Amino acid sequence: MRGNAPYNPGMPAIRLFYALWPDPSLAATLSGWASQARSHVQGRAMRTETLHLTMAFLGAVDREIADELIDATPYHRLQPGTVTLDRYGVFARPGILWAGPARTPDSLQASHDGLWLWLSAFGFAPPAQPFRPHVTLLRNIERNDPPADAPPPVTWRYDRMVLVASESAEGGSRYRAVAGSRPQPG
Ligand code: 2AM
Repeated sequence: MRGNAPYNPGMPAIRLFYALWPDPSLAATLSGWASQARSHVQGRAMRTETLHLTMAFLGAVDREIADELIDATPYHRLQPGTVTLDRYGVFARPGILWAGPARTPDSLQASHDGLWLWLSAFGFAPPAQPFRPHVTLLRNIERNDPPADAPPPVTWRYDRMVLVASESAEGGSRYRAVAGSRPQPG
């Protein structure tokens, strides 16, 4: 199984992940969540246009496989659904503060599992850890207790997923959408 794909010196690898991308209005709301939390835990806010919810992190993928994924992704059908972000949380070790659902909706879990099943045809194995849907808002936080009170819950209606290339850039990562899935018809 490929998991995180092996390094192949003949073919430059590309760092890829699948994510739900909020529309600008939801991204602006989440940016407000970041500002509110920052007064409590400090840290560095993610730029509004980079906010997302990762569905599958693939790591460094050989260019040949990346091209296969880019070609195939428009044929992957995502079942549209909703997820309500209603709480802050912290991943202490990487020092991240995030927004997420108190409980993972079954439909989102099923889409995550379905995506990994689809990815298995390309040789990828799902991660051992359970799916923890979250939108990273702040990095390098200075306190590990998230604010107890989150802003009013926000319901995210999603119907597509993007395949994103993550490239190192000055001041962090730069994200580039390289393909998008189609919504599953009604
Ligand atoms: P994070 O925001 O919790 O760090 C691009 O880096 C995206 O992939 C981010 O959403 C990041 O999650 C996620 N990511 C990075 N490394 C990962 C890993 N080893 N496992 C799962 N997701 C990862």
